[in-house]
Amino acid sequence: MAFTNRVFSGIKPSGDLHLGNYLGAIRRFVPLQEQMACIYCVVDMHAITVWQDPADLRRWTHEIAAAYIAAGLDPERSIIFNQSQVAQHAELAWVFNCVARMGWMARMTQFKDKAGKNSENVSLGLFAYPSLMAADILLYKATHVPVGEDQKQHLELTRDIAAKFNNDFATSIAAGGHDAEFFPSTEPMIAGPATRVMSLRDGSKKMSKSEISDMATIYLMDDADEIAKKIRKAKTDPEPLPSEAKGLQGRPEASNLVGIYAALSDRDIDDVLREYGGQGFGGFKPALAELAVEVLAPQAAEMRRLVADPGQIDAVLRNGAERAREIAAKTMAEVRDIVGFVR
Ligand code: AQP
Repeated sequence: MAFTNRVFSGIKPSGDLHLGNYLGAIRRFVPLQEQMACIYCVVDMHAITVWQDPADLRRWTHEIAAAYIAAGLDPERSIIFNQSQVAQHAELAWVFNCVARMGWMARMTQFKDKAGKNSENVSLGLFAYPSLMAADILLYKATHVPVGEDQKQHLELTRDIAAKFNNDFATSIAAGGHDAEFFPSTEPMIAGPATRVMSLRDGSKKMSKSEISDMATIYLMDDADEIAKKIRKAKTDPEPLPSEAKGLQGRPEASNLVGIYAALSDRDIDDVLREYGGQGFGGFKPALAELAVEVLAPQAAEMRRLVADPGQIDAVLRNGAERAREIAAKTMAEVRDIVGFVR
């Protein structure tokens, strides 16, 4: 069956939003509103897989909702809400915990990275994270998920969970009069020049909310001086920029800065290098800083204005949750029947 095209994506309120979240996710959410129905979530239940101070969790939830709106998401058109307001996310995640296999979860590189040598002591929720993520997406039968490169493996797992559910319950799905493909095989949307923004201090590490060094990360609420300073001090190599993308191979820091420039200016990397190829970073970094400030500063100002009125953001989230619940309740009622729960 052809599923109606629908986008779902989310960000977890586990720290201050950064340029990677913006270029890998938020900026790419906005034009999709013109193409299909979109659901954008603040995934607060994912955030608590690692302990969060409750006051911070609330503040970051407001900040993400503010960033969505400041970037151009329209809460009338797109559904914007926080995950914990729609109980069906947890309910479907439980069903998926019983469909997914331990071995699948244990292979997730993000779990291995986050747990490190401490895997006996991390929360059970962190291990089961991809199962909740599959529930987030499939509750809305979303067909498209715009995310950064780091989420690719989790999306493959979402497809595996959908396929196994469709297969395990095939007879019941048919008996209920549903199409055999009850849950869709969701398409990841990972494209463009900055799907993996790297740390400004180490081109081999992803820019991340949990990074300790402030100088490694451009935060969406940074002011113009901070942005310029971080770019000026970003690690680079002594070579001039190449004139074609293939010349960036083996130069992770240069590749990262050019990728950021390309994404912020909606150009491709070769096009940027046609302009800056042959120049050193002494010329390129000020141009990048100017561009970053031009794009980010107005959004930071709008975010500050919005978070100053949390009541207004709460109203947006409540309204979004109501609309999300309508879709979620329908899917969950079907799932309960398919699984055999008496209701
Ligand atoms: N460095 C990045 N480059 C491109 N995209 C990125 N994303 C995150 N970091 C980068 C994308 O942002 C969206 C939201 O991510 P998330 O908050 O759900 O989780 P994350 O990927 O684990 O983000 P962080 O910043 O690294 O958080 P912590 O440190 O708390 O784990 C996703 O689409 C993600 O791909």
